[in-house]
Amino acid sequence: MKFLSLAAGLLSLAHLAIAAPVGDVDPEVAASKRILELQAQYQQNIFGAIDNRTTGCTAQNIQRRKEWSTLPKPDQAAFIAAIHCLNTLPAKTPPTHAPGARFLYDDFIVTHIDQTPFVHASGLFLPFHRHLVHLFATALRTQCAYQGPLPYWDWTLSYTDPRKAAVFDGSEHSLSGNGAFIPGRNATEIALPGGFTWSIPPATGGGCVAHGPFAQGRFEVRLGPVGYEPKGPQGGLGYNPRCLTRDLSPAYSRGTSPTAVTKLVEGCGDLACFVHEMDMPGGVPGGVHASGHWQVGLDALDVFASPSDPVFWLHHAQIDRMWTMWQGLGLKERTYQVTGTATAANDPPSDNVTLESVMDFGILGDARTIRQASSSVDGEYCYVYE
Ligand SMILES: [Cu+2]
Repeated sequence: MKFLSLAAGLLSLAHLAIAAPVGDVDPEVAASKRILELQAQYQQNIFGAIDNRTTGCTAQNIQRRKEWSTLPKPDQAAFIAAIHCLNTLPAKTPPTHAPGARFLYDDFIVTHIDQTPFVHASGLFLPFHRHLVHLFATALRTQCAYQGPLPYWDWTLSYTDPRKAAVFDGSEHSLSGNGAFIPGRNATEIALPGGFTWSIPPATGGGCVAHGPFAQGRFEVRLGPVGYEPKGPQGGLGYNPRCLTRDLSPAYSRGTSPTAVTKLVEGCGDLACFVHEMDMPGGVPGGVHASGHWQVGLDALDVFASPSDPVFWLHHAQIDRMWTMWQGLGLKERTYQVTGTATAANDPPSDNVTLESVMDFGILGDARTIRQASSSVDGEYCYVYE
């Protein structure tokens, strides 16, 4: 007995000795590992919920959304081609509403501009953007024959410097790289929901995107700006053709670190906490949503017209991945939670949202309730993040 307990004591000492260096492990490395564990748990729960289904969303027909760097090269090329395709098909938006909308891609920006006062910093933020990304994915498939998985941009992989992200490597298999560096620029004052302005200092670029599929001469931005000066004509809905601009920022990318994600996904027990942590951690604008936009810069800074930069769709798929993972870690209690009101920063004041609150998608399609946009596998959606 004595020997055994001594041996057990030695064993636990040995265990301590092995465990000790854990305290020295970079918390970001540990958090990256933890995110993969949480994702595996979420996937297990989702498949547990749909495994015995024979109709609707099943384990056989579920769509798998993939990180850009794990998308096969032919799918990357096809995804890029499909975005160019949306920029050649005619817009459905009437010119009386948005004279600058020329192509189908612009219809998505118009809806986003029109709905911005309701769907940011509000209870509609997550469900609205989930459905908007779904509508975009559907258009890529049905209008432009894209067959591959919808990609997301996992910004935790390049949180030390977004210039290292595969999605921005500037190659033909990227969404283009940085904007050309313009020295001596002023900060960009951006309008945030609720009447705030926020100053974004210049970073590593600032000019036209110079390389890759969305470089100057190969891609055109037409609508906006709305959220910063100089604003585009007719409230940003007029015709304002120009290049896509970026200003990749290794300062703001710190806001999308692995520890920021574990704090959000693992640290929040209810949706109110989750949304607060995502948008206004500590009561200050920031969080992974804003940090994703701010580390890309310029066109992506515009709260209204940011879908002008194609990376918007990959960023918002990643934001949706955060929500989907959080929901999937407690499917029963979390899927149909709501929080907040139906106006940005509750300005002007509006009632709290309910599952029956309605979201408007303009020319893109029929309205949806929050309930309809709440589950990634129970209603019209059927996808899992991997
Ligand atoms: Cu948005």
